[in-house]
Order: sequence, then C-alpha cells, then structure tokens
Amino acid sequence: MRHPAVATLALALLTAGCAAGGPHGGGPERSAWMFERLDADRDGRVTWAEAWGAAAARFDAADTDRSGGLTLAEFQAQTVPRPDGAPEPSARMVERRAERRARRFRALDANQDGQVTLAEMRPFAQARFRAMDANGDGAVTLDELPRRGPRPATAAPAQPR
Ligand SMILES: [Ca+2]
Ligand SMILES: [Ca+2]
Ligand SMILES: [Ca+2]
Repeated sequence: MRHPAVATLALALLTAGCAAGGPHGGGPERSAWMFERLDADRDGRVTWAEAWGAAAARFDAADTDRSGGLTLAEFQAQTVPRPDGAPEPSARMVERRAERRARRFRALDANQDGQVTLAEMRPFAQARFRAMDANGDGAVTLDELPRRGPRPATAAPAQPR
C-alpha cells in the first residue's frame, strides 16, 4: 500500500461509534489529520466516494490472503496510522482497541461466517457517513467531525446546485 494512512477516516467511520465517549488518544487535531488524508482532491470535503474508496483500499490492504473477507485475525492486525511524532499507544490502549475491534467484528459479520466482507461493512460505513454529514450535503467537512465540546450551532446551509 502506498497510502496506508489514507483510509484512516474510513476506519474512524467504522469504529467511531464504539470509540465515542471515552478517551482513546484522539481529539480534534487527530481528526483534522485524518481528514486531510481522506480528502483525496483537497477540496475541504470528504465525499462518500472518497471515504468509501479509502475504506475499500484499507480493506484490500488488510485482506492479506486475498480471500475477499477479513478474518478476525486480519481485522485485528490492521495498523492504525499515527501522525508523525505521536506517542506510541500504551499497552492499555492497544488492549482496549483489540476489544473494540472484536466487538465491531462480531457486529459487522452479518452472516456469522467468521469473515467480514466489504459488502457487510458498507451499510455500517454508510450509516456512519450519513451521521457525520450533519447538514446532509453528501460530504463531510472538518466542522462536521466529532470534537470535544459542543459544536457551534451555526451550520452552513447546503449549497444549491
Ligand atoms: Ca474531497
Ligand atoms: Ca461474513
Ligand atoms: Ca456535510
């Protein structure tokens, strides 16, 4: 993979539901960092195509035996890219991440065959994307990313096209 980091928001799209509400080494700076890597055309908006393209790329990278599905071992083995200079996650963070992933894996494996396919991931990613796209304009912008503290109530109206 030339751009392993690019899929981070996609991972966030899939895991944020579990991670929300607890300290997990994230924060606004990390969100912004992930956002930049997902915004392939650098227009300040992460569209569903960009997010899903990154998710698919990440899936391919994680599917090391090219079976078209991720086993729990492959799911757990996914690395989480970190900004340069970010501290190594503590053993406790790694453990918590593994627990979150195991729960996530069971939730994603709709047909319970021990493999998570892209098709099984898609509805979750789509729901997550829609939830993040607060103003429903089909793209996630930086100000829509989850952050600590209340979000400003002044959401820009969707641009008519
Ligand atoms: Ca974009
Ligand atoms: Ca499955
Ligand atoms: Ca939006």
